[in-house]
Amino acid sequence: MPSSQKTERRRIGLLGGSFNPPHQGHREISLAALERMGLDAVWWLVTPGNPLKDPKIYAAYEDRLRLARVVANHPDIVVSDFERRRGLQYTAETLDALQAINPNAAFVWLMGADGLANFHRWKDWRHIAETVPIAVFNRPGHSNDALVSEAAKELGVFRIDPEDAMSLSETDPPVWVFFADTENPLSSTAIRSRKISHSLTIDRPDDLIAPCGALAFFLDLHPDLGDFRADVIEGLSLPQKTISPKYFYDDAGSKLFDQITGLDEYYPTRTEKKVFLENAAEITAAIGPRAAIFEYGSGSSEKIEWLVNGLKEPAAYVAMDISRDHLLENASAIAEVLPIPVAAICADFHSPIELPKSVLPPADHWLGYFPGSTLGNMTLSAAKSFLERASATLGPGAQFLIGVDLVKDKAVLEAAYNDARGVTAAFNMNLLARMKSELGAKLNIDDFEHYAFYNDIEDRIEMHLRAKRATVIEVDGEPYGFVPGETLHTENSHKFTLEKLKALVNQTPWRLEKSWTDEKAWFGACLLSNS
Ligand code: SAH
Ligand code: AVI
Repeated sequence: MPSSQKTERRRIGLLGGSFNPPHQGHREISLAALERMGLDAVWWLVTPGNPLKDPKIYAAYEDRLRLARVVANHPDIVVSDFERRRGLQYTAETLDALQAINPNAAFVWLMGADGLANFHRWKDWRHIAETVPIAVFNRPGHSNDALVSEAAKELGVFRIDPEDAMSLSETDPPVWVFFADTENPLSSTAIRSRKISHSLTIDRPDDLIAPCGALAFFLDLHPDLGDFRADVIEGLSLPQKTISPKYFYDDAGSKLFDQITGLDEYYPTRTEKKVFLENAAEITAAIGPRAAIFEYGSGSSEKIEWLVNGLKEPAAYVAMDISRDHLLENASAIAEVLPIPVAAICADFHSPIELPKSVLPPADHWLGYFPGSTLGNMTLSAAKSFLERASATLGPGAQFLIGVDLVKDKAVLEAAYNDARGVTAAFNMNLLARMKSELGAKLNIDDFEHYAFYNDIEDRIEMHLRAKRATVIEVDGEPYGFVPGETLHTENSHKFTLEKLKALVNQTPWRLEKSWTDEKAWFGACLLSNS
């Protein structure tokens, strides 16, 4: 997949209402919207109370929310409590807030014909029509009053043909469409009096960007399974079979990595902590006041407290990682402890990331934080692109604190990746287990073994999965053969010199401000700035 492709805006339909109760009509409008406008998702915005209706008739909010999830029953329909969380009552305000925090979404407002019939009574309805495209779905008994309503008449010239609806989400408002053929006999009003039995078993994440427990927000950019499958197939087709180390990190892989950090042989974690702690005063002084921190590959967020505690008036901490559950668990835990707002973003740092700065407290500048020498897991050219993207993400005046593992005695290096307890081997082999369980790949795990060595031409540890005998990995019915001794290259872990790092940094918008090491010069902490 070429990563240089322009990222398309996600097309999101918004269906607002009291969902009192949610019913098949909501679902059918949503399915029609997904299909006819090529939307990526529909969000149901469950409003706490509609000011036009009597508050006494509402079921408890939590019940409406849960029932909506059951009725939605579709992976692309997301039930959101955004309006309650934000204390928003009016659609016009909700749209402004959603657009501000999701600048890369193309929103379409969805409504039934009954909604259009009353639209001119909505607060700031013209602002709504000027803010987002609108799609109206016919409901029984309403098409006439809808189409002759005040709003329909005033917006008449902006109506497009349903045949052109595929482009609606990308058309500048005001613009709207009326789907005449989407009728459904049920409406909330008609079934409100019926008793509904609900078995509340379905649970799924709320929306792309949502406050979550102790987190100020959780933003899920869905680094997804499609990529894993495509990357495995592409990697197995290369002469040297290869797969990106980012696929080590499912929940099991993240837990194995945590165990690695505590191994006697794995010196990087404790050495880096020592460098940070021994130089904390100097490092934090060089960063200055009111910085907001964005940590790449935050894992267990184990290396953040010294930084937050040492910085003057830190503004916020945003943890990002590809390993969703692990990130949520650990960022939530650290949010309970840190005295500043904490947020989390699940994303792939090989793709561009835009920080939703508008939902965080203002900061004087952003500090990227990339400990653990995870930069060393990239090739030099990938590291260069990463640093360029990070400069764009963090913005002008940013700094970047990076931990890098330094070149040292080969025996020390090789021991760190061949620990006696076999945890690193299990971490490496977990990739095969993931291929089996997530991709349905057919392979025999026992046919492979962990293989790690120091390549002193490239200054890197290489990790491979080596075939013990002739064997085959089958993905999507396609066989990829291994001769005995052939390997699947799973990771590089480059070891730096400070000169080499400086040379790399100098090819990017960053400059090396200062660096610190331990007394054996095993690990380096480098502070970069992009201004
Ligand atoms: N920063 C922690 C963890 C390092 S392990 C430390 O210093 O100990 C590397 C971390 O990067 C893991 O948590 C892994 O899930 C994450 N990671 C690896 N590849 C990634 C990618 N492409 N995008 C985002 N996170 C990634
Ligand atoms: C995350 N990364 C820097 C680790 C490393 O040392 O390259 C991953 C790892 N691989 C094997 N052991 C640890």
